[in-house]
Amino acid sequence: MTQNLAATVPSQIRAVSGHPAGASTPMEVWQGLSAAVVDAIADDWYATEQKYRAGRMEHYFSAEFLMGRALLNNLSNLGLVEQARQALGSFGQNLSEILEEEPDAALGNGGLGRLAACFLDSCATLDLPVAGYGILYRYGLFKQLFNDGFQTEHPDPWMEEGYPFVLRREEAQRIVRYADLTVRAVPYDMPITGYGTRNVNTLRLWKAEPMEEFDYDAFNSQRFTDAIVERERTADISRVLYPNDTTYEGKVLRVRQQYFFCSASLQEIVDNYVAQHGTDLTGFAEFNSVQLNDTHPVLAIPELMRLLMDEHHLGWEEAWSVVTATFAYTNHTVLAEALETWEISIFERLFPRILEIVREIDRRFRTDLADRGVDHSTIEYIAPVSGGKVRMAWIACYASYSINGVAALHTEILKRDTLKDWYAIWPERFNNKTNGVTPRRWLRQCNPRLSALLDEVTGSDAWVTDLSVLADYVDAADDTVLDRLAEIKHANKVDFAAWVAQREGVEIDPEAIFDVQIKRLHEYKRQLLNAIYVLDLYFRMKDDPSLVVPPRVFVFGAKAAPGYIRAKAVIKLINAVAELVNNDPVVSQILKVVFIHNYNVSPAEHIIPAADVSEQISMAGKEASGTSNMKFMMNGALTLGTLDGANVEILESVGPDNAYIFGATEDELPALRETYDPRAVYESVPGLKRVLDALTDGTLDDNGSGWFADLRRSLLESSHESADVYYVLGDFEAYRQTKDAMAADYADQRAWQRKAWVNITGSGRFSSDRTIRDYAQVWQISPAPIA
Ligand code: GL7
Repeated sequence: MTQNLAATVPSQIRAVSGHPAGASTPMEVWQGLSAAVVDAIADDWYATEQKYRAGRMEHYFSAEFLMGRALLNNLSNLGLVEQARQALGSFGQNLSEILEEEPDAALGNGGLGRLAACFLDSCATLDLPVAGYGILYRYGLFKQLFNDGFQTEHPDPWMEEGYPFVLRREEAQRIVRYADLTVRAVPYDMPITGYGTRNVNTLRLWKAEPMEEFDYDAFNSQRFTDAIVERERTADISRVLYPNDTTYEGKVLRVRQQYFFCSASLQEIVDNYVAQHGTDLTGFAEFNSVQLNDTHPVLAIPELMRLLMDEHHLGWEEAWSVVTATFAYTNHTVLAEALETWEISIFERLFPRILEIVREIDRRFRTDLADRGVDHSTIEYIAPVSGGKVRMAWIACYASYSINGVAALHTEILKRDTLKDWYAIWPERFNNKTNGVTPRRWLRQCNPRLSALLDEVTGSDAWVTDLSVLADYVDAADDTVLDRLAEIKHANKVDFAAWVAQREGVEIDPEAIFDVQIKRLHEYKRQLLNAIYVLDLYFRMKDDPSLVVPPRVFVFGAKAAPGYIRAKAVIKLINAVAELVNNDPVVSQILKVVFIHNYNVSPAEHIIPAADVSEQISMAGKEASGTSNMKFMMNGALTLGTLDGANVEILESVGPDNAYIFGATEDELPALRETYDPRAVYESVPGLKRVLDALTDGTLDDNGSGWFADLRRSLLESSHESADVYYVLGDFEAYRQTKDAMAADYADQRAWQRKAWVNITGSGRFSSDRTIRDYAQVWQISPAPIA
């Protein structure tokens, strides 16, 4: 594969714009360069498809793929960055500026969707025969703006201007039938390149289209609206990503979406099996396995039963033994509200046959468990159908050959609590797969300065595909390396400060400590705890002007689910605190607060390389894993965190001297809670009263919404059990102490950079390559390189 972008780029741009390359708009240049990349990989992509098709494949089903931008990722994987720079330079365009033209493919909410994207990158890099399947949402996650500090949501039409990295495969369309609607599922394939390999994997995203564009008769009789009703109902299915993180509403459409991509994907997989191996489907699971990314694709289980029985004539037992050898289920959260359940009536309305199959699964499950001597109330609790609801997690647990959590602690909690009845019956199904992130995007691409240093220190770029090699260099950091590390971080902070000034209109000082919390806004993640700290620090400085405080920039980025009022109140609060702090003539010399609006994958790529402190402060037991914690660590930020999710394993990897851990642990919390009185904490911990009172005494303005009073009440209301559910006040003192101490430590730059180095070199096990190698054992697949 010898590529010559100098030759192909100008002609691709001309084809897109109809103008000479030098006279094309930056967007057209982005389009043309992207098309040239697709051109460069087309042969290898085809060869990879052919190769995988014939062997055993893993199919990764996910309602979300938070891909972010594709162009730089592909150029960098293919080793074409310099060629692209020169090709554009020849007609006066600058690659870095062109890259900023690209919209983010934000087809996911947060960690769960981004994890799927990192996994695809690792699978391609490892030459593993894995394909992703999801939905081509016309609108990705909403765009967030602030209006008076309040979040407002706006549509994100990410591919409206054309998107060369998805290719419509008209010939591979399938029909998906609901009781009240029949639609065409048209696949759009996204090429997934790997680093330093020729294999190109595929993410297949389905788009819903009407059987007929419009009703010609209605149109002819001038009933124009009637003519397009069916078209719009169909388009609804792949119109928009549900914006809720961990909880879901809008049920009928949501279920329709889930069935849509499961059915289309399985039809294709079954058809391919028939083409390769003939019409006897009993051997299906020898060649195919399906990973269910959370409960969102669990309808694939009854749908495969349906396909095997109704279309390929297997009996129930035969079909069930195929199905139970096919599926594996990943649980991503212990929050009870995220274990999806659907009213039976939804199934009746959308697909009676699927309901019939689900009921039969339920009937046999009850018999099966009764035969095993399981008591009636347990059976009732974990039955696939009960209380008028279909329980997707229970169907997944019953039908899957593997069930995993996403960090060691999370998997233990699943076994002990969330899925304990399942663990009691089928312990051998349970395993842990600690999450990981791709070092290509999250180190090599987003932090070129640090990457160059790692190349130098290790003598090659082998770390890019085997991050664990860095561990050999943990002691290799002499003073020169540590000074270089400090310079690199500083340079990244200078770049970030310029980006913030331009994007948010706030001036920040690169000499200050950059303390960052970026993730979805959720009470359990406790952005409120961070905000309370900032406000308390502000008051401490006002009280005592001689107090020595290390300069700090507190950076936030977070979207709140549109219906989650309390989360939106926290956003408004942080913006109000920012206003107070940034406009204080004295305090603003030392502290700044920045809320990055519309936080997404590409902003993260600017933020993370510039961070000194990584805030991972969820209430212990609630964050299944977290993945930004890993990205920060890789880029040399130090973790300030609770013993939650993968923080536990990060601590294990770097040792207690190289992370800042505080707060109640998961096993301590139940006992603490019994006597917990947030009001007493509010009265007794110095500073807390002043901060919480500032929410309602006029210091901070919530524009008459009453939201700040509600936040205060949520922490203090001790009349019922709902007071401070996430133990914000309980952990405050420990948090403040640790965070103060951490900031003081920053002054010794050598010591700080040494800790950063230990984090970087200790991040090997948090590469998604390691995670995927672990999954590959479960999936029983091995590399299938085309060259
Ligand atoms: C999540 C978890 O909350 C998060 O801790 C985890 O890292 C991620 C990937 O496994 O999955 N679960 C979940 O429902 N969402 C997550 O981000 C939305």
